[in-house]
Amino acid sequence: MVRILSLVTAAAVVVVSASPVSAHARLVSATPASGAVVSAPGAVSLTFSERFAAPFSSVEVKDGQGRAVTLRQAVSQDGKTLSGSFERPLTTGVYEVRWAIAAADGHRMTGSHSFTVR
Ligand SMILES: [Cu+2]
Repeated sequence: MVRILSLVTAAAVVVVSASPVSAHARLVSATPASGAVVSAPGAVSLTFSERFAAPFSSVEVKDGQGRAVTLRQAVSQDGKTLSGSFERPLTTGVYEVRWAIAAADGHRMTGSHSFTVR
């Protein structure tokens, strides 16, 4: 009986801790991916597990000298992908992607990664 009770308790703990976690948005994929070596990417795109609030979300790309790349930001129809189309083709070098989103549950998230254009 003690064993059954502890199993029930463990299950309850899992359920309680699982619900807030599942509500969290997380980065599912990035293009170009972290560490990728690509040639002439036309855009950067970030797909999240949950919808985010577009007015409070942004992506920026900086070159190796820290200069911001001019891009046009857009959000996909399903509200889960944030993208930035480059106004001009990227020259060779290392670029850093920085993003910030406000998830539907109100949590703000930020992240960054780099890719290389050859
Ligand atoms: Cu959250």
